[in-house]
Amino acid sequence: MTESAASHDLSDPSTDPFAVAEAAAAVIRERTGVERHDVALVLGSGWGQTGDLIGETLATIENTDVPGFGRAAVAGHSGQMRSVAIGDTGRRALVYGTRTHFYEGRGVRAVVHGVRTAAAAGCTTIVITNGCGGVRPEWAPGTPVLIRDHINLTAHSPIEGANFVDLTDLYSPRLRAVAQEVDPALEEGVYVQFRGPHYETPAEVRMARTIGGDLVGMSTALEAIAARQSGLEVLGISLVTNPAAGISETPLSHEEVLDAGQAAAARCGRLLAAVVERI
Ligand code: 8IG
Repeated sequence: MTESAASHDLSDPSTDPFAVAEAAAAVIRERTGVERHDVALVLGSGWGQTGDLIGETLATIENTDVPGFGRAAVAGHSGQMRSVAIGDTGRRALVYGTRTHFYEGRGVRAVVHGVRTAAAAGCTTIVITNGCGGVRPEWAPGTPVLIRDHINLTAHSPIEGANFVDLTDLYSPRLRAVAQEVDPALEEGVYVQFRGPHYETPAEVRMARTIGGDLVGMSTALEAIAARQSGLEVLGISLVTNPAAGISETPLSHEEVLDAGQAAAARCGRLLAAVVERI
């Protein structure tokens, strides 16, 4: 392995993950021809097509061409990032079509690399989306929900060393208010990140509800923590794609997740586009 390749290996403990993020941001600058991006978006399950409504795609980059990024591991996710014009504001969005999940086993550094790269690329805001299970029976599949707070049940942190990062108001009250201006019917909930990749048992879903959770998923919390460490303002939006286990009679399927995403695409796309324009 060459010296520069070794230094980009996030699984090597001697690698500085922030240096890899800087290297990734340099490739993004070179490929997009712009010095900085303003807002980053992570498109989770069900959010795949919403990026198109934000504005014109001005550059598409394969994740595999950018230091520290891996291949897409989930059907329905795309292994690319895009530079998108935000309407006609003159600002740019860095749109990630996929994410690395903790359950892939590539380590927490890989999970939050996109977040750190967004900060290195100049972004000051990140919109983190996901598809998730709903704990509240009244939230039917296809309901977008603002994340008000999270409970991290992964037993891991993206922060290394004795850095005691404050997570109060992690999910920006300002940005939640902007989203609710755009869509006054939007409700808020607490997102519980499990490790996955299996879905919860009904007993685990009851536990999530008892400890204050409204949404269950396998992403977002670790990314949001890293975003706070990097100084990014965070907006989190979940799309309830299925009732969590035990909440409805039928077993969970990934098909159901993709279908709910299709059905909700228009509402979610309009919401994201309008919010990003107002950020
Ligand atoms: I999409 O019901 C999606 N992702 N943990 N539970 C968890 N993750 C999910 C679920 C769910 N639905």
